[in-house]
Amino acid sequence: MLVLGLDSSTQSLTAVVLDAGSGRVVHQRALNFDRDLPAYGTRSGVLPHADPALVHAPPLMWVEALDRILAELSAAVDLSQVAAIAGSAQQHGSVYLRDSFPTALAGLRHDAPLAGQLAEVFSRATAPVWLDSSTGDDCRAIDAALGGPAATQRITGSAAYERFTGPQIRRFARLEPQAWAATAHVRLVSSFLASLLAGRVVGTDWGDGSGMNLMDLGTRTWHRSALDAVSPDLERRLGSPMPPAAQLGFIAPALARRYGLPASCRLLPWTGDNPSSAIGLGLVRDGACALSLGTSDVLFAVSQTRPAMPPAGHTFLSPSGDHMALFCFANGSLAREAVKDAHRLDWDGFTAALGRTAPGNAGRLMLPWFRPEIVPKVPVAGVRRIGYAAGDADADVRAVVEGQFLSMRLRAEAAGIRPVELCATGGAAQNIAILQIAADILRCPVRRSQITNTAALGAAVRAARLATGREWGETIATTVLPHLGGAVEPRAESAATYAAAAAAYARAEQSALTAG
Ligand code: XUL
Repeated sequence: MLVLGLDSSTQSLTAVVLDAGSGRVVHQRALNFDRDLPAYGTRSGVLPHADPALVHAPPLMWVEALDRILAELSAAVDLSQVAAIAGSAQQHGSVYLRDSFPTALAGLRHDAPLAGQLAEVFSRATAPVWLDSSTGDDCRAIDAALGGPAATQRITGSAAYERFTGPQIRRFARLEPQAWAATAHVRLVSSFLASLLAGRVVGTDWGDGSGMNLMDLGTRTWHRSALDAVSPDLERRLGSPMPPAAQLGFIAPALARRYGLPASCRLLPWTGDNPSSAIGLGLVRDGACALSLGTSDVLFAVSQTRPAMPPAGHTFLSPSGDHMALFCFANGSLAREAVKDAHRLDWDGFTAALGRTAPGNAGRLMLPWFRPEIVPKVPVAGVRRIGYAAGDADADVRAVVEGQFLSMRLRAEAAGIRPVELCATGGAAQNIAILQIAADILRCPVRRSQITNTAALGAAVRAARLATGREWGETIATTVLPHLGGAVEPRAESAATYAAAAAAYARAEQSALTAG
């Protein structure tokens, strides 16, 4: 019996097929949006725009990617054995749909590409994604309506953040009232893609719903004042939040036929990529922590009770029903890539440069704000280099990586998160030199999964749990633990250097933020 996990991230769509009983990975594949779907004109998965605050992607591209990967999978794997499918997607992004969407889904034909059949369902051709930072005014309005940022955080799990869906919807409704009036449904990237598989419009799971500034984290229902602060008549456009284990029924018959899936293939709600990674890394224990080094760098910790978070942090919900304390840094892989490209290096050259410099970088520091940063809030991009010049490639390479983890260390300390061990995922987690710096700065062993995309794995694990009826513990033991590699240990000799570097970084950050 097989299960399928899908993850639609910023830059790619990944599929992982597992044997549900043994946990063996039967097949993995990924489509890169820029490379494999060039007609949509994306760069790093998003549409280039003169204003760096406006970051959108074409939702039709995600439809075509899903259609393509399922067709490719059906040629590579016997999909008639797939008992269940779950998925995840980049968090916060929103898709705006006309009232024709349900009819178009119900009428999907098996013998034609999905993109052509769904091209007319969008009331907004592009979807704002998590890198968008254009909604400052809307954040202030939502915070004001709920009693200030601390009240918004207490109610929804986060103060109003630019990329969160509530502020994004508010901006659209305000600036494009006609298109808003033509919008009958708003879905997250996750619930949009889940709707395609189900052949009907499905609701949003609690995990991804906690990234909207609209859901009451305690009751897991929409919060009336938050809805009203965004737009009157929003609720009917959202559908209801649903538990991550809710069963969505079976795959749409036309899609079963199109890809050779069985009509009995069951579906789970899709969730956010970070909650899904929590499962793909096996984090169902209180206090377990992870580091995701993808387009964004994310530090998160799972807890049974609600964590006390500082203002810059978020509390989301994980598919296991736990809470997730989370910090998201926008300058993740795009910042590392910017340094790599500026010095005309490949990744081997980048790693070699790390080898030529010592922990602490002889006091040279970088505030790595290549694009507007989320934590700390930096509205306008601007890299700061302290103690060296941009032309020094070796110093620059170490400074970007150390700067990222020093910033993370400061937030972890502020939230009282002191990891005993970190599970790492994402592209950069494949680089041992980067993991060594993470272990040294964050002061704990770092283990990584041999499955690069643990969000897709987490989706497959959820599907395996549904298909086998096993409990979390047994499911994780069979499907996750076998993929975790050995740990990179922190080195005692760099502890004092990094304590000093963390203090220096905090001072540099403070002075940059004060200077504006
Ligand atoms: C989390 C966040 C990012 C995206 C990336 O709050 O915005 O990590 O989920 O896909």
